[in-house]
Amino acid sequence: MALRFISGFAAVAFAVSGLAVPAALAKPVSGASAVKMIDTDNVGTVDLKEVEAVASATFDRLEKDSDGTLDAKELKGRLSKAGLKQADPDSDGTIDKKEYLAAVADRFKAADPDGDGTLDAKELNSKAGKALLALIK
Ligand SMILES: [Ca+2]
Ligand SMILES: [Ca+2]
Ligand SMILES: [Ca+2]
Repeated sequence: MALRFISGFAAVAFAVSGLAVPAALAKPVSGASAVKMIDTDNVGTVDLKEVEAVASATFDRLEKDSDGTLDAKELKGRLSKAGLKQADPDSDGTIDKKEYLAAVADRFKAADPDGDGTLDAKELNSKAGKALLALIK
């Protein structure tokens, strides 16, 4: 009886921890795993070209209605209201690919305080690095 109770309790505990897994996955990627994902030439850092390749794929994936631009709905929170305004110099309320890549390049620059043109895991873990990752994920 006691054993059955304990195994029942374990099953509940497992189910609860199982529920916690998706939340953990939803957390922003760490700098190190982001480097692994983006760093196609495997040098341990990411350069703007690699980031732009990922960003370009993200843009195409998000651009559901094929009108050539991302609106707030398609961006799904990747840009805040203020961020969208900043990334939208022609103020048409949407982000075309050129505007999107310019915003990505801006964030890349902000995340690269040592200005060596590459981002390492530590730089990607910074606030600016995370802002970049949030935009291209
Ligand atoms: Ca669109
Ligand atoms: Ca625009
Ligand atoms: Ca750097």
